[in-house]
Amino acid sequence: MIQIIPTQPIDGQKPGTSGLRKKTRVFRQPGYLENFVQSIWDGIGGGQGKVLVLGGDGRFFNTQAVQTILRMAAAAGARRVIVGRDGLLSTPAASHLIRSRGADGGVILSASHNPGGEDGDFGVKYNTANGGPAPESVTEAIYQATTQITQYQTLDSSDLDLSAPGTAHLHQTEIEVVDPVAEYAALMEKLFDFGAIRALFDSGFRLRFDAMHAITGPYAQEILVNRLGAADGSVVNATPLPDFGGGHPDPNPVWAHELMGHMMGDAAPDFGAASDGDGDRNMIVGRGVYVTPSDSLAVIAANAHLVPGYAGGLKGVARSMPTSAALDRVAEALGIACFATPTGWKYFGNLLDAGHATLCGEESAGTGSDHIREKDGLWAVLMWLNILAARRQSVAEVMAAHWQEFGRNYYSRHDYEEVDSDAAHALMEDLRARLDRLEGQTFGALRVAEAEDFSYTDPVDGLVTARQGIVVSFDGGARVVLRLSGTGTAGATLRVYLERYVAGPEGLQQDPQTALREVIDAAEALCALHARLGRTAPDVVT
Ligand code: VG1
Ligand code: CO
Repeated sequence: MIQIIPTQPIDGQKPGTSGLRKKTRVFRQPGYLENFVQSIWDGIGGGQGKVLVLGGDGRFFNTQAVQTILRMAAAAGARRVIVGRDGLLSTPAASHLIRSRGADGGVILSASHNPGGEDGDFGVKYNTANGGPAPESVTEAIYQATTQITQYQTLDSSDLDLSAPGTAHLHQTEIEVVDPVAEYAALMEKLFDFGAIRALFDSGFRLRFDAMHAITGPYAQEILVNRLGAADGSVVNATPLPDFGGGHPDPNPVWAHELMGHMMGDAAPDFGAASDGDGDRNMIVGRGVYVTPSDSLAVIAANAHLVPGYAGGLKGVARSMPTSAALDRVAEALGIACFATPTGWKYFGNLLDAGHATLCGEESAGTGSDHIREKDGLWAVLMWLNILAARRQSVAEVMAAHWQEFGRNYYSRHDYEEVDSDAAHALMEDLRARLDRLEGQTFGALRVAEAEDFSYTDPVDGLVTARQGIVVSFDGGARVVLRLSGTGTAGATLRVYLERYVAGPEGLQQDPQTALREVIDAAEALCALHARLGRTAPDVVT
């Protein structure tokens, strides 16, 4: 029986960099999730006749939210909903399912790298028929719907059993429960040389994959251990938990410090990797060497031809603007285009759909290709394993050779988390107001060559996205980028991206924080970060 429930707009339901993220407690308020889901249906022209994919990263409230959304999809007249068993799907697996089933779209429940649990964060994102995050035109339509909503529709029905694959009906909607891993694993088998990777493990190569108690555990266990022969126990923290074991499922050296400890220790395995809450990001670590995400992207691009799925070459590559220019150097050598987009995967969709780019990546440890329309953590790990198997070199050797060939873009991101929102916004606005006058001024040891507020014109649809981060470039090519995060749920997070190029052959093995000293000092001199934010040091250094 369809129920029509009167409701009112709720403030602040505006999707950010990647969907709507709020405290779990906020999402659990009566009508909060329902309002947003109804607004998704309203924003996409109604749910009638649609085929949708549904799943989440298993965080607290996932189970309940999936049942709520199933009822609402049925009440909206959806033709079919394909849902992961127990309501689970990694973001990349959901993107693949949308594409492989020709679905109209999908709802993914995740706040990605944000902590989970009753006191943590929850999130909802909508992906379109290409499998990618909804573009701005769609998120804006959804947001507008949240401001005008007067009612939502649901069913008066009990929860469905989602514990085993099979098909059921809810009202007139077919609900298909699928194994969350199977189709994704099959796609990976098509792209990579599983024989070569298996031979690598057979030769004694050791791996440690830290799933951080998030969704990638079951995927990594099936692909790396069951199908590729990595030793039992190679995948750690493999069971998804509603609160991620109290951790912060963000694959960087700070939050994945346990893995970093193993990789920098005497008994380190050959290769380490971690992934985030919803499985779309990755961290790559070799024995004794951390690979920055920007470098990882460049290495993957330079070696993609060694991987069967990319043996035909790359059409082009793309990176988010704050990501280092290491990728640009590879693109230049390959004679292909390199695009710079605003932060967030939604901006890569058009480039991938139009065949302008094959590989994309972000400095935040998201890497992916045109195999789906999301970043893909496990895919990046498999790229690395396939490349290592083909080159028969260690991670450290691959990195040294890469820097010798292309030079090194020293890179680091300093995050000031949960700072006072007004102070952070004022800092950005004051800097914006000074942009025209910065050229020629000196900060610390560096002189400003150029300063701009990044604006992007999509080469496919011509849409312009402005105010995407302040870029201050210095003489000699170093630069600092400042932008405010769009995924946080408390206060503001200021991200300061630092970069400096060293051509080599000398000076390629410095500690990044040392190599970047002048840039770090220039950033502080430029906007008095510490005084204005009331902090003495960043919370996270990647
Ligand atoms: C962060 C990252 C961005 C990434 C986004 C979503 O956004 O910087 O590169 O695309 O998270 O990733 P922000 O606005 O906080 O800087 V995920 O893995 O949270 O879906
Ligand atoms: Co994520």
